[in-house]
Amino acid sequence: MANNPEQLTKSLLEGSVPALARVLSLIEDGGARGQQCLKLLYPHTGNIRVIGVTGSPGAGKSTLVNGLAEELVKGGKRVAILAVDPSSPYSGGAILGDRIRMSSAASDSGIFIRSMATRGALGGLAPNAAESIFALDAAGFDYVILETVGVGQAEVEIVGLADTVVLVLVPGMGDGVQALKAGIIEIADIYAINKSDFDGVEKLVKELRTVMSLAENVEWEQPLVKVIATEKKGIADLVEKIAVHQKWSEESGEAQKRRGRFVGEVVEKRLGERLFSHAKDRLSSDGELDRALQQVSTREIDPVAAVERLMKFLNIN
Ligand SMILES: Nc1nc2c(ncn2[C@@H]2O[C@H](COP(=O)(O)OP(=O)(O)O)[C@@H](O)[C@H]2O)c(=O)[nH]1
Ligand SMILES: [Mg+2]
Repeated sequence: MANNPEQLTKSLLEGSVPALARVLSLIEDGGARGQQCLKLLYPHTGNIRVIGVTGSPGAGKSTLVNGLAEELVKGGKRVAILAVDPSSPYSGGAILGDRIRMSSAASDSGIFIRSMATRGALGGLAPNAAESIFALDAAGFDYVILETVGVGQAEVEIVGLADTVVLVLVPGMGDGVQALKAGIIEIADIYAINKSDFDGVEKLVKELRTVMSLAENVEWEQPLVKVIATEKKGIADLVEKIAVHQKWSEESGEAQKRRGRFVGEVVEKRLGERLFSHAKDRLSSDGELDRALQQVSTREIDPVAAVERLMKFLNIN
């Protein structure tokens, strides 16, 4: 396949799945060609809706996402799945392992699946996930379902980019309390109580109601949806609640606010990276950085003074 951004993005816009996969790789790499793709694709974006699905490992996110995607496809929507989770069973359009078999469903229904590894690079993850969504948007998907593990700041940041966040909780696991501690409960728009075939559903419901009653300035009251992902029970209800949330979000201005945050995330993170590497280059080529580090090592100056001096050198105060 041709590898230059012009041809790749043209093929992507014409509906080529291999071109989309290639563009996503370039975007994930974070290099100049990925940036060029983004530039060319951006005018074709603005329609996709992002559904974030998060929760503890093993909560049943992948199973639920699978069901959710199928339900949306039944409703005539084009759906992509973006799993930001190295342990995710999805790979290259199919699901690996014996837990979930989705490859046939994927190819029949045209659900596009992509896994992204979690990377630790400076701001390296969220902007790439966000930029990937622009590519999916340009490719004409109506929805992207973003699966992230609900632990760690990066994951919370990513799922915070979603138009609607579904928090998957499991009864009998102390999930309610854990989610509260992790701060993830604050970003949930909908609670999906998965594995409702387990004991403890009502206890979890009670916990969640207590948490919700403590919240201040509630504009949107998070619905609780009981699901059994493995049996595809409650999925239609969940899809309906997502639609209700998105309607509310559009009408209340929340949707616009989130889209603003989304582009802010992309632009600010990239800007931050560029500024940092530019500054570091300048400080390095003058030997200024080494000098400062050396002096901090030998205790001639302290780290705070070093930063201040380097900032002054760059003329940024
Ligand atoms: N009993 C029961 N098991 C489920 C349900 N949903 C998922 N599971 C199982 O839970 C395990 C973890 O599911 P998975 O979707 O990989 O969870 P993830 O780590 O959150 O993505 C798998 O063995 C699933 O079959 C459910 O509603 N009921
Ligand atoms: Mg998973």
